[in-house]
Amino acid sequence: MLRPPVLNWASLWKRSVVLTHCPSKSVMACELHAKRLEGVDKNIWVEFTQLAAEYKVVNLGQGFPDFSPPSFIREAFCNALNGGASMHQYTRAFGHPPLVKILAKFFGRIVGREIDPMEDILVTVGAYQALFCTFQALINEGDEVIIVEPFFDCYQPMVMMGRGTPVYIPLKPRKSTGPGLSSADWVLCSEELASKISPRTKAIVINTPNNPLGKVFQRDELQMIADLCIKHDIICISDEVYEWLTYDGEKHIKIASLPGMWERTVTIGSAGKTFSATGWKVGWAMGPGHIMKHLKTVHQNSVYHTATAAQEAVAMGFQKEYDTFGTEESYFKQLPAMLHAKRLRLAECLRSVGLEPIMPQGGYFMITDISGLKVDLNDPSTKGEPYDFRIVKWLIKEKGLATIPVSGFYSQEHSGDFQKYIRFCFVKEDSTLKAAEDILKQWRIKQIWL
Ligand code: IK2
Repeated sequence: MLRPPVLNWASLWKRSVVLTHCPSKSVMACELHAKRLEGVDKNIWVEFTQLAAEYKVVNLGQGFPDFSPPSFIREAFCNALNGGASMHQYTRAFGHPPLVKILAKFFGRIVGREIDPMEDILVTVGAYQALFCTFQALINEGDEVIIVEPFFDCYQPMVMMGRGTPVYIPLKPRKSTGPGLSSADWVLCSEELASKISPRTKAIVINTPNNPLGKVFQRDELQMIADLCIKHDIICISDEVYEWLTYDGEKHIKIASLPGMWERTVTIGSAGKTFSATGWKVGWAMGPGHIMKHLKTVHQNSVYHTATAAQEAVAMGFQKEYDTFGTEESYFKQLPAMLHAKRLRLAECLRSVGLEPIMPQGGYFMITDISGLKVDLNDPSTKGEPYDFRIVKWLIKEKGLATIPVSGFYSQEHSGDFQKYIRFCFVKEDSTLKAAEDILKQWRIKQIWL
């Protein structure tokens, strides 16, 4: 039986707020949630992380390394923890001073301009919170935000919570079958992008290198987007959390470094992805002060700042990378070299069992077409779900292997076209990749592919 809430001050206040808006005058009869939460309650990471933990699987699902961060950054964290009382207390709200200073120096060299550490940078609780601050700060009710698909799933609910309208444009494969498929084959149609722009368009969101596809946007593609942003006075939100992870000679280019773009771009970064320490949750947003001041307003009224010692350690890490930039000692060189080998290994394994991966130019992930799999999907608990969701759940429950369904990175209007792909994360120990190979090969031996 439902009991009325205990009438302490908090519940009395909540009750009075609810009853003001509720003609039936009953808390129980009313929805307590804010309207902005409608349609954003599902989260692919919550769902699949829980499932993977429940079934104790070989985990090529969520994008985190299962190996330790490099020793220099771990030592930096230990030194920070032992570095005196101030490391355990609050620091500057918008970023620990040593961190914003080195980020400004480091990225100033890359974008080829002076970056003001106090005005142009906001340190956040992971890139996730940088994205949240960006959308909350810039999107008004009725604003349209163009999102390039496939997209990191949180962009959509974050735009919706800002009462904005997401407008989607999918990258389309130039060819969809045959050997040698690459993320470079997935392209944005400039005419289609231009057609999505309306007087209400406030921003375009891009992610390069892209999660889940691994596409690294080329200079001409970025220039095309930049030209439209400038022509129509639109902000660009560029999620670059995998910026150091490019393969086969591909180069990551910051759209903010193109002429006329610094003034209108918010660039998002992640120390978690940069130093293989995703649990530290240190990220940042970077851009011109006149935009950043609004993100800071959201930040100061929500989390205020992220952990001081973690920021100090990331500052030390960036100082070391600044000093070794471009040399073999740089982790930003070592990490992609290590991941390149893992990426080839996973691609080889998928091919050996008859799957055709789309070779990523960058990032943590590889997607593959699974329409050739012959699986008897008779799990009633997944009935009615998209095909890739059902396959991934079946793989977890029946084969002990976790991956991620790709249609979760698409809007409802386009997800139907992309249910034939699943995503593998290859940023894993070789032993984990070997365990995944064993599962796939064993399955192949039993000849259950079509
Ligand atoms: N932006 C992108 C493109 C990301 O991929 C992530 C982290 N994603 O990891 C989950 C997965 O895809 O398996 C973020 C932002 C968030 O980064 P952070 O961990 O710094 O908050």
